[in-house]
Amino acid sequence: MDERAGISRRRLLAGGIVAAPTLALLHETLPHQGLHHALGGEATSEAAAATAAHTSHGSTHGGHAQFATGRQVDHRANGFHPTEILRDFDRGRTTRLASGRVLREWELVALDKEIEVAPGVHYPAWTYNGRVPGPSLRCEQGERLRIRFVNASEHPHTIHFHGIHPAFMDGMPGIGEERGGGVIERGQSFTYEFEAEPFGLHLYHCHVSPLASHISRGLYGAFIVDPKQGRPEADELVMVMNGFDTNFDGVNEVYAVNTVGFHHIADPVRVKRGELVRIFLVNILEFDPLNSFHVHANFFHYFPTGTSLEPIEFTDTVIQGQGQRGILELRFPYPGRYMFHAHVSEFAELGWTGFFEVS
Ligand SMILES: [Cu+2]
Repeated sequence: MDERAGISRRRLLAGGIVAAPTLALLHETLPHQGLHHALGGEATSEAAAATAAHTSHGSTHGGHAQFATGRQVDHRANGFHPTEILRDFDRGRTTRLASGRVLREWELVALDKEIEVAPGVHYPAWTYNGRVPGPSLRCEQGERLRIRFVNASEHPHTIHFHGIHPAFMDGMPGIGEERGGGVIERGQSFTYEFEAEPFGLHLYHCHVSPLASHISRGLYGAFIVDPKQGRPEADELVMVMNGFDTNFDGVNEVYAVNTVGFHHIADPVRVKRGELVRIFLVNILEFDPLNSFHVHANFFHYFPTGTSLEPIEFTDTVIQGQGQRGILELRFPYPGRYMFHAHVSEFAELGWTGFFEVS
């Protein structure tokens, strides 16, 4: 058994390298009662107490709490920061076509890159533009979109966009090769071009087989098409629910929103009391059929796929299958710290847990 295989999901759940420091951190940031409630079980609570016994309390420097191991994710080495990804929308570069219509252009480069997905847990990712998730591409309904894709990875890839477009622009192996599309081999490039339709929250990802491997390596991102009339002013956040199979056994060891497990425990998502918050929620998790989002002590309106301006549900929990996405809108009426997490408890304990800090 190699060392990587030793980083197993079971060991992590039992309080291994990822869970233990985080549980200790939770113990620092929450009253014990809150911790118990948050983690919901005697076993985890005891594990946390045991770990916390070996931890010095109050060790917060520059707004970043220290993990028990003394480690935290090196965001600079990763080249991206999950907190910045929340509000980082890539609107590309726009020009006017002769018809007067907007042409919006981006360049996406596939790059192989090792990233740290939880403190001390490294993963050989495949990325668009060096980050996971890739850039959150944002445009307006009816625009002409042009995306130049350069494959600088060691493997063949594509970009498959969700939305409405001609077959040869679909980023599908075997379709459009005669026009330079289909699979884009290493060192090659291709330009996807289509209309921004329909408005809503979509996604893009690689579509080369084995599909689960190409997607789970990190080749995905949010693709937002705004309606012509816009949406009400809001504090907008992108949350891409993902996971990492760090020992390649077909089971995820780390779960997160925007890649880094447990990140928003130490660095809560800061929002303002009473202000409209809009969350673009995408589930790109592989190997698990369902994921979910639950927020404590607050309710949100839910717009599935964001393709209607009328919500269908007022709830505190939503379930998404693989590739599903939706828009959440809520206002926090009270200040304080509110947990959000996958209501699949096992995912929550393996990283998919965070806090909103309402001020
Ligand atoms: Cu690929």
